[in-house]
Amino acid sequence: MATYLIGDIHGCYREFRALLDKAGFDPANDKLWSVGDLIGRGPQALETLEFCVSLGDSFSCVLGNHDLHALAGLCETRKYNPKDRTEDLMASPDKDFWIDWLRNQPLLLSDTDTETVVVHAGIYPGWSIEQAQALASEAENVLRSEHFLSYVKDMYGNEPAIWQDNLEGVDRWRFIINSLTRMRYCTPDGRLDLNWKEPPSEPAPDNLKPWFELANPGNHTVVFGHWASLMGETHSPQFIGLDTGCVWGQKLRLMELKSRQFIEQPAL
Ligand SMILES: [Mn+2]
Repeated sequence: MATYLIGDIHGCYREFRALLDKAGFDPANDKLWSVGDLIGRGPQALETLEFCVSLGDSFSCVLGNHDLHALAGLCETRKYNPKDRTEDLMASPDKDFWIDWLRNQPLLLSDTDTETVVVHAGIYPGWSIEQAQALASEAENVLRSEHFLSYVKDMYGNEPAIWQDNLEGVDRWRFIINSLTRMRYCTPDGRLDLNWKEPPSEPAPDNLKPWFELANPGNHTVVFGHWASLMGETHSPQFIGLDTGCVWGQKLRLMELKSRQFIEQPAL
């Protein structure tokens, strides 16, 4: 039995299936964990989601920002953006099923044996892994609750930019969502900057650092997606980036959890 972690699929269904075949993935024996952004920007949103659901308990994922865009689109709290290329999902007769499926996915996955934590964007530098786990489950409980729609309505916004333990309500929830699903850069004093999106090779303004240069994961390894322009380069074995830009014509990356070996499929 192997556990495979896969980078941002973004509806690149053909590459997704080709990569699983290349790895010899067997849903009867193996597990597949996704770092999120299953859909959005790529061509086959509905096929990708349907295949993930067909894998049953062998499949797990964390929510990415594009998965949350789809949830907000299905809930009609966000105007459809044709760039998302999720029109097949938006037009699906099973909208309610997909709303419930999306809002029941976690924001963080952990494997205790290998001390690995999986999130879409990153772990906020002001949090320990234990705190991130607790806050992720708090935000997951909001999405799973009957009040989810009022939160999804207020999901968008870059404030608050700094975490405080006494944040409440939608501000608290939005900060947790923003850091787990949208973060790239922070300042050393803990301010999230959600506007600067260049790779670390570009000189960043305002003393911004990639979150993983500031984070405090203890003994844990953090596996994440979201930041395609990194092409997986973090300069630290403790932070493993799996988004290698398949939807932008690069490649889709898979990692076997225990051996940390990569298997890749170029964009077709
Ligand atoms: Mn992505």
